[in-house]
Amino acid sequence: MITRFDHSEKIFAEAQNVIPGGVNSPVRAYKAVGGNPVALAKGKGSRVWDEDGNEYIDYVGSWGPLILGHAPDEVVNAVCDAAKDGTSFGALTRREVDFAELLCEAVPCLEKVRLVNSGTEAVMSAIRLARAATGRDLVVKFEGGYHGHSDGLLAKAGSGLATLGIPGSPGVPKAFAELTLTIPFNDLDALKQVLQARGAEIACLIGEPVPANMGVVPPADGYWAQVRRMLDEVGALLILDEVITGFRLGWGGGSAWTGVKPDLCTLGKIIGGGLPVGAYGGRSDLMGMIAPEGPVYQAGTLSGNPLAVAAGLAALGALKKTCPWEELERNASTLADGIEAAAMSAGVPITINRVGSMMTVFFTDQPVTDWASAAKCNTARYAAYFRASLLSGVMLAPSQFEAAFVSTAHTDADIQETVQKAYDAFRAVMSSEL
Ligand code: HOZ
Repeated sequence: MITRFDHSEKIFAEAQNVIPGGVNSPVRAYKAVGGNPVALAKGKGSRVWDEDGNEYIDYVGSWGPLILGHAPDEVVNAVCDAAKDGTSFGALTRREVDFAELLCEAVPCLEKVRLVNSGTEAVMSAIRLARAATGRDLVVKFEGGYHGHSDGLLAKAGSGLATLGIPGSPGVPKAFAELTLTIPFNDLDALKQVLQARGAEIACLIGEPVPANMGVVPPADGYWAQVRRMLDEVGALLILDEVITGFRLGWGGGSAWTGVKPDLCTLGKIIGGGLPVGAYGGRSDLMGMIAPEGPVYQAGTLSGNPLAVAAGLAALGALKKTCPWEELERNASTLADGIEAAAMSAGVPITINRVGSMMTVFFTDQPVTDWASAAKCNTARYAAYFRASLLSGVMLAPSQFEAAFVSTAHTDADIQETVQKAYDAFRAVMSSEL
């Protein structure tokens, strides 16, 4: 039972004096859902606690990385052990090679991989490489697709930009923005048109196998196979952004899930076991162009950081050993069914999009297949649902256009408790409109 937020309020007030908006990433400020953010103090398993001691069942999971839940023993122990040997070297280490080997073994498209520090960095670097390899400048992305905050990729982006209604960002030179073409997801005609018009100038298309930054939006059957074929016809590369889907949809990630092999892929979140990591990789002829093997420059002092790599090795080791994806599928499907029943009983129209252990409850009775349909959702209802859930002890993403993540730490009891609370949350949505 949630009691008070005094400490959270005080921390947020202080934060606003020294951090823009009081947060280090925009969606965390709760602007889209109202109220002030809860300051978290601790997490273990499926639960987090705020600075006032309130307990929540957590479905944010640090926005995707925590597939094993909070502070799993194997990851915590690996980080502590690694820290005793030194926290950073900026030099070749045994662990990073083991980690790269594990990534290449797991993800079918990875022949070679380079470690970086975030998903944003991974995507930036992959795009530089695609441009160098093709000698072309244009990049195609999806409306509502989010690939980090690098200049060229903020056009019609999802995640925080969608949440806050920002169509692009000041500070991005017009010349950069013009190099990005946006098309609707799941629309092969739109892709055909753009390829017909500018195919010879297009270096690559980048997309998430299952977009999860406009909320979760599954691809239509056979969509990615067609995209792959059409890109091949014009000599453009395919980059699959697996920052969220990597190891979330199975050992081989989203590319294995789609059955389509990209030229390059980007990873982050889960592969760092909750520490800051990114990676990009793919065809070895392309990766051979990266310095020092080739001329395409990309570097980083903390790349392959021993703590992050130790956490990643422990997390991926646990996933490899336990293969939890069927169990995650079962639990997430029980949760989605329960939420659907709760919404129906309160008379709230929703559409749940779920792929494996990631899902979004969209407040609409229409299918959500792209950004245009996601944007039609009733965000005021999502906000009311979010607030009622929070007060009942269920932590959701403070935005309609993000995903809820089920982890291996969520028990049957957690799922049942969440469903029970959803009945009250949907009733609260309706009464907020009376
Ligand atoms: N934009 C990321 C979620 N899709 C990160 C949000 C955050 O960490 O606040």
